[in-house]
Amino acid sequence: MPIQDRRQTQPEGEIAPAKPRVAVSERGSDMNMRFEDHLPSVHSILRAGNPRLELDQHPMKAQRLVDTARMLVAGDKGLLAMDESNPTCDKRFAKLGIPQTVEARRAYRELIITTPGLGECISGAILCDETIRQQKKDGTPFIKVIIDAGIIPGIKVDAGAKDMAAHPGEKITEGLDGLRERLASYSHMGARFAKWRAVIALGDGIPSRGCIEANAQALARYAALCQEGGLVPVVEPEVLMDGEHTLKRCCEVTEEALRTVFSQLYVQRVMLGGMILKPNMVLPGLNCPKQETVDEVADATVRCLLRAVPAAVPGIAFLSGGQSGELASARLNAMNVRFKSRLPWAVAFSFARAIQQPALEIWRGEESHVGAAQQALYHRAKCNAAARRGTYDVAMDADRQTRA
Ligand code: 5MM
Repeated sequence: MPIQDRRQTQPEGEIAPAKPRVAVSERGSDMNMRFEDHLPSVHSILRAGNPRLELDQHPMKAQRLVDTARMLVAGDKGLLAMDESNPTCDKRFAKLGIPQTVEARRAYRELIITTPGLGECISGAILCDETIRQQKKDGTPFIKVIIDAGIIPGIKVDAGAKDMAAHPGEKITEGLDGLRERLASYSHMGARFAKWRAVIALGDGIPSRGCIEANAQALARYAALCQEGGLVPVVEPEVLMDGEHTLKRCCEVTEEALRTVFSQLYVQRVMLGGMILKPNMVLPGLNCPKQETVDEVADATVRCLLRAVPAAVPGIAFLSGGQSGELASARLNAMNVRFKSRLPWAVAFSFARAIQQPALEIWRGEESHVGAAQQALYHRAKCNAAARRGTYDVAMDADRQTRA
């Protein structure tokens, strides 16, 4: 049967579309209709959100997406986010007196990807547009160095969070225009997954429904384009830590944001088995007087995710959001110690600052500090791999500080 014809029939293994018992014109007035007559037919629901309608036509592509997504969260590895935009990277360099130049950013990224043993703990590295095009000092393309280290290259494809019209204090992430073409060119360069971050701020009267819905829809449209182009989408709705809000409030907003994102992913026919979710942990605001314990944060985070994240998602890779490296590891560890055997998805990491910060502070732009900085980076990556196994202990950090 030609592929197009299959779309009009029942996809294999699905329930048959309900046939209306009487034609609409024969139903008479609404008064005589049964309740179920008002519901959309099973077939129209499948057409609305079932990614199999699209991906059935490309089983190899679908399988590759699933395989890549699973590889990104396999074993005890996680993602390294090294996709800071130039302004963010420059801001972090400026604080440490590092020159804010293309060459300094290149040298720093070379330091990261040539860290000995990095591939033992890191499954995927998220790059930004500048970095994916760069080479080592000896001319070897970064992409080759990353692949040779056993790490899957990924790319940040959003164009940043911009002020949202009519929504003071809120942001909408841009970057959908021309995305299909950009994804094709990154895929050609060797990227196998992509990342898009939406930002949800908490405060007086925010977040608004408008902000949550607009960002969720953009994330879903990005994710659908990624899968069409053969890249695994990393879907990152970040509820920020800034503010005085309580852990309970963060939990409510995170749940609402995630439910909205998954509803939009369904509508946009994103195959959940071929994506990774990159959420925030459920935390009290940085200025909240009550700061819950590591175990309380782990419990609140897992409870929230269980309510909002479908089991078909292969993995959750947390962002660190400004937590210290030690706290991020401890909280990730507690989630795996307390819940790992009972969770439908892998619970991993996709940290930037919580892996990079100590290394950056040691490096400070000095060639002679590269070795020490790489050891610090490797150490944090190892701590997070341990946290995935549930074997991280603060002593790992204390021992290292004593030795340093
Ligand atoms: C939330 O930021 C992401 C995770 O980093 P942390 O673990 O430090 O929170 C990170 O991937 C972020 O999206 C990138 O660094 C890009 O940020 P900008 O704002 O520079 O595009």
